[in-house]
This record gives sequence, structure tokens and C-alpha cells, in this order.
Amino acid sequence: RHKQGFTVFFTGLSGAGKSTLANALMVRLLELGTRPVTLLDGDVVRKHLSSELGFSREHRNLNVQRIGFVASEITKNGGIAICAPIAPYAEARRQVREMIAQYGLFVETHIATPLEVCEERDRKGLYALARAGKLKEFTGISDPYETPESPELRIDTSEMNPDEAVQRIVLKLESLGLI
Ligand code: GGZ
Repeated sequence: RHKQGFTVFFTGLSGAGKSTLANALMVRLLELGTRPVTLLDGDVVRKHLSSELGFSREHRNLNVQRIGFVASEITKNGGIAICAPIAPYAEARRQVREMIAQYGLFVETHIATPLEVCEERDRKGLYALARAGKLKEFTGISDPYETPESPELRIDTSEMNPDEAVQRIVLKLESLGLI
């Protein structure tokens, strides 16, 4: 039972809550103890795996492909990968889905917190910089975010707290027979 690996792939704007939920989900899955869990968070990956990349379409897609490759290896070996990049382009997300689907389930989870809420939070002050023109190609302000059309899950963190959000993901994973 529960031998197959899988990937939970969060996508959404900066400040949408991807890192918070990814970390909380990791804790829950580690508590269940069924398989090893690896978190591939956007800013950590950019520091250690994609440090030479910027935020052009080409570089973002390359970053997302790298995350997808690592997640596919983890999934292939029966582990759980949690990915949390912005991943703004549908084509790159589709390629990652294909890469992973040959080894296990790909659970695309759109963190659909509205731009206004992300900008209002502005935890790192990046939206202010982007509005002032000091940060170019900023997702949602001066760069596109292509909304996922049919993700396995869609979660708006302005409508529920992190515990509720994680519970919804856990229920989805249960209904898919993954945990
Ligand atoms: C978007 C940017 C940008 C630009 C720096 N656009 O909220 P954060 O700060 O901590 O996470 C964001 C992170 C985005 O990197 P990703 O690897 O997740 O993006 S992608 O999937 O598109 O490759 C944000 C910060 O980097 N950041 N400049 N211009 N976010």
C-alpha cells in the first residue's frame, strides 16, 4: 500500500502563500510517515539550483523544468515531492506534468490568492519595488501569470487559514489513494 510516489506542485503569485502551505503540508506528510518528503521551494531552488537564472520567460521555464526533473526522480523512487515555484507559464507546467506522470501522480495545486491580497500583504516589500519600477518583470505587475485551467486543487488563502488549506490538500491526497 501507498508505494507509488507523487508530486504536489504548487503554483501561484509571489506572496500567495505557497511556501507557508508547502511547509505545513510537509510537516503533515512527515507525521504520517509513509514515505520520504522533499520540499523544493522557489527561493531555495533559486539559491542552490538556479542561481544563474533571472526572470525572463526562458529562465523561469528552465527553473521550472529543473524543479520538475528533481521531482520526477523523487517520484520515480517512491518519494513525495512538494514543489512551490511561481511557475507562471502553462506550457512549462504541462511539460512538468508529463515528465512526472510517467512515474506517479502530479497534483497541481493553484494557490489562487488574489493579486490585491498578495500586494496588500507584501511581506518582502517586492510589490512596492515592482510598482515603483525598481523590480522589473515582476509576476502579476509587469510580467504574466497564466492561471491554471484545470488544476487538481485550487486554494485561495484569503478564504481559509493554513490549517484548513492543508486539510483540503490532505483530503484530496486521500481521495486519490495516495496517503
Ligand atoms: C517574481 C520574483 C521576481 C520577479 C524576485 N518576479 O515571494 P518570493 O520572492 O520569496 O518568491 C518569489 C521568487 C520567485 O521565484 P520562482 O523561482 O518561484 O519563480 S519562477 O517559477 O517564475 O521561476 C519572489 C522572488 O523570487 N522574485 N524577482 N521578477 N518573483
